[in-house]
Amino acid sequence: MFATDDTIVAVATPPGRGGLGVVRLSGPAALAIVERLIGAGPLEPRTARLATITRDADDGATEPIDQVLVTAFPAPRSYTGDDVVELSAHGSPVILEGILEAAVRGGARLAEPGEFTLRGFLNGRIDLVQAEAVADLVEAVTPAQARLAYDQLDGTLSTAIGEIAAALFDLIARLEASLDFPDEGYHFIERSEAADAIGEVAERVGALLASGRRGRVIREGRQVVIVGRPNTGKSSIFNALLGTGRAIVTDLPGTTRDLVTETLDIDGVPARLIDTAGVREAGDAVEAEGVTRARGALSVADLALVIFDRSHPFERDDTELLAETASMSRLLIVNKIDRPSAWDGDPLASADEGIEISATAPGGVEPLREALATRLATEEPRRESAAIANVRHLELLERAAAALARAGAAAAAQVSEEFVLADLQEARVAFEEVTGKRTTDDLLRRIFSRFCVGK
Ligand SMILES: Nc1nc2c(ncn2[C@@H]2O[C@H](COP(=O)(O)OP(=O)(O)OP(=O)(O)O)[C@@H](O)[C@H]2O)c(=O)[nH]1
Ligand SMILES: [Mg+2]
Repeated sequence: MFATDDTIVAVATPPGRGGLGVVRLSGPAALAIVERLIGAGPLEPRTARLATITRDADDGATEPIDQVLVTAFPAPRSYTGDDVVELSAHGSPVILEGILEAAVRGGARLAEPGEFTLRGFLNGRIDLVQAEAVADLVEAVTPAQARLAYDQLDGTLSTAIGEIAAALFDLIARLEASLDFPDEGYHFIERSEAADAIGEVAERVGALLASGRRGRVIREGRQVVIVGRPNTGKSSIFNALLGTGRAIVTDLPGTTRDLVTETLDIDGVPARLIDTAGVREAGDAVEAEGVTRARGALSVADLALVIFDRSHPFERDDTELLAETASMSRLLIVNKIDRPSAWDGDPLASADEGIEISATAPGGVEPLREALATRLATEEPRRESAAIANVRHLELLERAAAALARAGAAAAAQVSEEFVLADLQEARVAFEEVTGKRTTDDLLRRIFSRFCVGK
């Protein structure tokens, strides 16, 4: 999978029509292939050049495909570290297909998802953390997500990890030297000094981990789960907040059976909005599973939107949901206020105030959107505070933190330095896995399969 000696080609812009479509080639033959397609060369490095791209017609003549802007990025100063050529054509799928085909005929191979970035990593242009940031940047839905991914791509996290790894490396070297000259005992580093140094490294890892919890919220958004009795309008509210018809809405209770999840940008704060099956004593097995999943989503939610239908009498299931969500962060939503009320008094009187909305009236969910924005904004992590957001990084740093804690304890307890060293080495391996100094093909495959083709 990781051959890097051939030339790859892919459309780098999204599928569909647009003003421009970009085709990218990378590899030893990239320049030669493009020079042949445009019948001109040599291409000047990093300078845009207008050219007509042609293909060989069936009768042996050549015919034009499109007028394109060609830019060559010779190795090693390119995205992949190999020779790269970018062709900006008109954004028509037919034209882009034609260029791809001509390039493949000229000797290029269609790129796998993420293969350009993978080559950048394998050629040492970027580390693994930065490669992962490329995917995050492309997928970002909110400005905060994009900013976090940008910082990661820019090397903020790589630098922080590099500094900690260097301190650890130094410590390991001094301990090993002490081991090599046993007669002199801790000649290169005193025991107490070693314990202190380990503590210092552990503290820095701890700070990164703490910022990671905030980072995850930025990256993945808070889980906002919509719950309520069947037919209260959960899916209607979900759709209205998203501005799409994503979830099925009918007047039959029990319409939604599975979890429906979408990412939503609420004033720049991402939220993962989850629509669920109506909670009740379920009729059939499918609905029962739906209710189980709804309860599962609720149990891990950061915020619950509990929906009540005011055009329908308050029921026992409503009361139970009120009690069930009492200890959570929640917003109580009174829906269908465009209809006559079927409530006796105010069944929510003993709880927080209900937000009155109508999911089907134009602009009817705005009070909810505002309440949601206020609630999420008060908990919004400060932008500059997060350096780390990726679950893979967090897990590795947690492993490093645990190993450092053991090493610190061992050093303080005057245990033989071999044991201290073994734990320190484990922490070091974890660091090297974060930045990709140490990787396996499996890991790379998993990371790069997330990418789109052309990245
Ligand atoms: N008049 C009025 N009807 C609404 C409102 N909100 C939803 N409805 C209607 O109520 C019915 C049920 O809406 P859904 O959004 O499917 O309700 P749900 O809570 O997702 O239902 P389940 O998935 O079955 O649990 C539909 O016919 C909607 O058009 C509202 O604010 N006013
Ligand atoms: Mg529904």
